[in-house]
Amino acid sequence: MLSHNFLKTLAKKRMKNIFDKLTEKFNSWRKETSELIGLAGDKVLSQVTVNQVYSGMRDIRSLICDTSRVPKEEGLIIRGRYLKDLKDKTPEEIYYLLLTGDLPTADELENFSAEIRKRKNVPGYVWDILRAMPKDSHPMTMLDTAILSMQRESVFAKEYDKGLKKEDYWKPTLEDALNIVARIPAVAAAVYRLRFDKGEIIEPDNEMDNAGDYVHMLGIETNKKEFYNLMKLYLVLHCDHEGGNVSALATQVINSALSDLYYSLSGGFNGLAGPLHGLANQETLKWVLDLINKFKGTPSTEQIRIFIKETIDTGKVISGYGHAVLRITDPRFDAFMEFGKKHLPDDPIFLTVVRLFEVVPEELKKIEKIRNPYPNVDAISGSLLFHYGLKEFSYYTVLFAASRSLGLTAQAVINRGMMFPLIRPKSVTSEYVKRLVNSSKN
Ligand code: AMX
Repeated sequence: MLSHNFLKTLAKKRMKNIFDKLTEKFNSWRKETSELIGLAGDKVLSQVTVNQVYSGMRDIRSLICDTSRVPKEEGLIIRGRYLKDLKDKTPEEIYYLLLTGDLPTADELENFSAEIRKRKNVPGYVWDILRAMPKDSHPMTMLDTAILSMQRESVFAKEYDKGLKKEDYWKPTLEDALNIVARIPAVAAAVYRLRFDKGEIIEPDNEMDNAGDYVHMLGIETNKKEFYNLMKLYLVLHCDHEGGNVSALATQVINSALSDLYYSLSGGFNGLAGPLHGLANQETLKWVLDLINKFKGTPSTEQIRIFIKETIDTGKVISGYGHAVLRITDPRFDAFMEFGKKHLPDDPIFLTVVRLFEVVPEELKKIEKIRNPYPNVDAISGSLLFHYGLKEFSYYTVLFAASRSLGLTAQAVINRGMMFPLIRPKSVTSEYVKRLVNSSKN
């Protein structure tokens, strides 16, 4: 009689790995898409007004992104699933979901996690490069430089050079994606330790999952179990936000030129490093600490109002509030709020964030041009990280990037698998718009 273990091993061997799974998926998605284009190719998704062309292309429907969507009244929905149903998952489960559209079975997850675990080793030259960077480099500059420096590892670049069929582009792209996602926690943790003089880099532990290993490699003395749960939640909540945000769009535009993922992801991360995008979490905490310092403790409602006015009067935005798409409180903010209320209800910085939530929307509503006065994810995440000892807020965008690497690389693999072409929209000159105005006058 065959042993239980032998049968299990046999089943695992037969079990589809991520490459087999995506081969099947792409076969069916490509067929479905070509049928869709046949049926709806000439249907209009959006009309483009002059106003939109001068307003950052807001709301122009001109991209396909199946990993997630962000309805303005609901917030992030990953592959058709709401965050409330995903917030207890691990980053590995979410990555599998982003890539394939399915949550993994227990066996698929074990196989996929092992696939990531075996790719954790970061080439030694990356540490030399990070050590050689100026001491005051921004942590995001260090992360981007580290990713870009690994471009020579790209499997896609090598295979493309040898000659590769278009339908197979996604396979070495997936190799790159898995390598990058596996290595990012080690690189990001090293950026933290080197940039903030925390001692030697801590080696990855091949037995740990990505969130656990990240916590381990940061090496912060804290309540490790709660910090692990926060890290898991953080990596899940920031993983993707449809296709039109700055980092996603930048990554996919670069990817469409068949630049490999090291080039395209570092390009996207450069966009994430902007204060209107991922840097907002650093800016928010800095603003909250300035507020607490100014009023020597948890500020009153009136003091918050004064501080908001002062900030706006200097020409700055209130970081963590507003959104290009959302018109509600970000559900990612709600998920962090739930975590904060459960684990750190008396933390003074968290309490200030809670009070801000009661005051800022009311104040921003008074400014007519602001379309969304409600908080986004960046209004709260920093206060939780601060509580667990991650106090260097210029580092926060690196964590955001570590999470967003899941969505950005998944989108890139899918775009390659779907054989989407070079992204190349058309620009017009101001002269062109003037002529349009003149012709409508006649
Ligand atoms: N504080 C002050 N002014 C704000 C504001 C805020 N929180 N949100 C919007 N405004 C201003 C805009 O700067 C713009 O002013 P302008 O016409 O003089 O340039 C006007 O209100 C209209 O903006 P909008 O249509 O409501 O938003 P948008 O799509 O142009 O910009 C965003 C969206 C996020 C850049 C903006 O709300 C903002 O700057 N928020 C603060 C920064 C932030 O939290 N960014 C993180 C976003 C989420 C993320 O990517 N992580």
